[in-house]
Amino acid sequence: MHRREDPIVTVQQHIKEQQNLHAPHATGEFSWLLSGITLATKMIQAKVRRAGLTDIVGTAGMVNVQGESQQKLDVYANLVLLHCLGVRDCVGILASEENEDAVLLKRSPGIGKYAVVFDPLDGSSNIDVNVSVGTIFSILRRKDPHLESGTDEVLQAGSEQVAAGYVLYGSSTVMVYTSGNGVHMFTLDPSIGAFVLSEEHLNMPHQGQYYSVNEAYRDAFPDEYRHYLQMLRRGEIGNKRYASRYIGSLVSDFHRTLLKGGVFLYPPTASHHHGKLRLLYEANPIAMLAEQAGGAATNGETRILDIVPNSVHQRTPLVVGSRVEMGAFEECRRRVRAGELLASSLAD
Ligand code: P6P
Repeated sequence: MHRREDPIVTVQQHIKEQQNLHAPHATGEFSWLLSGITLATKMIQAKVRRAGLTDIVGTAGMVNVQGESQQKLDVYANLVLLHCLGVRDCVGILASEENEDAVLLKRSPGIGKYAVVFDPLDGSSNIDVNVSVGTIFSILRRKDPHLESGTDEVLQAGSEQVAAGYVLYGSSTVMVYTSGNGVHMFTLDPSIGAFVLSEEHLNMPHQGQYYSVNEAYRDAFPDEYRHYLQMLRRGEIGNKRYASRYIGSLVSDFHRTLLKGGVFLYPPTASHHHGKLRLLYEANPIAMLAEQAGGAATNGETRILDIVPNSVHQRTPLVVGSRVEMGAFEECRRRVRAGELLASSLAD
């Protein structure tokens, strides 16, 4: 991670620099696409910041495709992203947590070469209590933009992502993104209305001091998770005494893990046997960022980015974090599967 001398480097300037270094023949379409995300998230943050002051808090009285009551900000965030990205010709397909089906945009053959998959406002159930929420996005290249677009074009493994990131509406509004050449963080400067580079080439610490999981569900976790959490609590991983931090907002819990290291887990639970988090627009972008920052992400069995999705809203377990904690998880899983760690040795 290093800081620049230049006082102001915007997202667009940074992308141009990255492209000059790594993709000199770039057409500028990607930069134009990302400007759709920066514009939309500036509009969303303006509403989030005023959530308590305008009639924007609370539910919209509707239920989304997930069966969750839609918060009014959810609806607003989704519409803003659909609009800002929909007017960018280079985008051919949009898929959102809030929409059952992908939105197939009318484009001439060969245009609309990107697909954008997003969670417009993750953690929105926390809005009413002023907990940070975030927008998560994943950018894919369509297999063949000359063909009529179809929903299955977004069903690509996370390793196919050309870029991924999130915007966290916290004490400040930060955008974290990667286009495959490191992880870079921008902070929104409200006085000029621009995301300004705050740190580039972020590296996740090799080991952290926090683990992050909803312990209320732990009795239903598979044994490898229960053994692993017991090892974390007992200081048996890297001789470190861990503390627990759980915000209940994926973007916030991951942002802390990215900056401070450690591990975040959402295991299979009694109510979500395949995990609660969504593969395409939560786990995949988070996993790309984690790997680009030197960490790792798994579904408890395999690398998240290797999973080929079957459906847009497919769920997955997620374990994501620093090298040391992730190596310890894999070792713990191996020992449980080999019968070296028995349920009888679980204290609770
Ligand atoms: P639980 C928020 O609703 C969310 O989708 C993620 O942001 C968060 O990590 C998770 O659910 C929290 O779930 O079951 O712990 O409340």
